[in-house]
Amino acid sequence: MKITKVEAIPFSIPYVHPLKFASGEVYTAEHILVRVHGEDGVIGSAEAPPRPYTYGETQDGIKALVEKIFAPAIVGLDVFDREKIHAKLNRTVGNPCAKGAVDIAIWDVIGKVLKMPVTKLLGGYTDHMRVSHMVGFDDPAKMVEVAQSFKETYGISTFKVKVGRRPYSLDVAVCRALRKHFGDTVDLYIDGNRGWSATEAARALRDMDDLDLLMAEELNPADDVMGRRWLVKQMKIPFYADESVSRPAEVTRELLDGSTTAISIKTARTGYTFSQRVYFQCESLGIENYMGNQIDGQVGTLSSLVFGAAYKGTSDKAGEFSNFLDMSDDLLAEPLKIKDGILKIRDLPGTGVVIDEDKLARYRKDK
Ligand code: MUC
Ligand code: MG
Repeated sequence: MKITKVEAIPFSIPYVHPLKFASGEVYTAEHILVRVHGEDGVIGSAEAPPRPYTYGETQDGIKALVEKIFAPAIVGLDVFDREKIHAKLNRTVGNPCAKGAVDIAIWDVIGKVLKMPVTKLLGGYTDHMRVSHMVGFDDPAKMVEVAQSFKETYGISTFKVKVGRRPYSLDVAVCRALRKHFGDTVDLYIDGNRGWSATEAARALRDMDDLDLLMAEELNPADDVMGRRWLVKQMKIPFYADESVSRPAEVTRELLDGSTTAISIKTARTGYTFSQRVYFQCESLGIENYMGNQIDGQVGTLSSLVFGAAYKGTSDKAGEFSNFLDMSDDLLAEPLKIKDGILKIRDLPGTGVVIDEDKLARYRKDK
């Protein structure tokens, strides 16, 4: 099944509740829908969420790269010759989200051609996962209110708390308020998006020692090489690398350096092909991992769930699958529904992504 065309469609959907964190703020989902066309009219779809302040990718940049560099390189190749395709895409070292979306859209085509759900092709471990919700910066009372409403409405009981502000006591106060409000009925962990220094992170963790945090993510920059090792060495809970591990070689480097002890897997940046390699690396080394969220819309969230549910290691923990709830609308024909804290995959060929064409026409920016 040869690739005949690759489209990169920019769309824009406002958020009802903007998300704020140490490295940026999101008010509108300025994403790209990648569509890979195969012979016989099969179309595979995936969402690329650019994170300019993380990887430097933008909506315009992803569109240009996919249409002008990637499409000419892979049109005419067979979707099953995946190593040939990746040899072409991997000439580009950066641009993880552009590559990730092209890869997932190709897997969607493969699943449709084989008439198989992609989650089964990947591993087929389970059909559902527990959901973790990411709570953005606000004052303690507001963040408790948000978490409480997600618990009541969706049954979610795992929360990632965004930290990394200065002074760090602002974030310690939030975590303390959450623990006080919920007691031991919820799991809490934190993500600093590189906002603190190693010293601030160490002091904040010491102040939160009694709060039973599950883990801590990307508290200081990985480029503070010695500071990061110093911090990780003294931690009592796992340190998760996120934006510092955008490809398998970085996973190896960070682990060998003692700069992390666990890995956030995001299909938005490593697609399925390289998320698989990261997952297998983790599995064979005995390294914890979970499914992270790159502030994906519903298309990206479903794609991420398809991967997470495929493996025991990724589906053992709650995955970050709920930030689409902060958006005013989305592109899936049948919206995702989180019930009792659980999200289920769809028993459809491919990834299960079916686009509402009317909504795409309404939100796309190029027509
Ligand atoms: C996260 O886990 O860090 C925020 C920035 C980014 O690249 O992803 C999100 C969530
Ligand atoms: Mg993170």
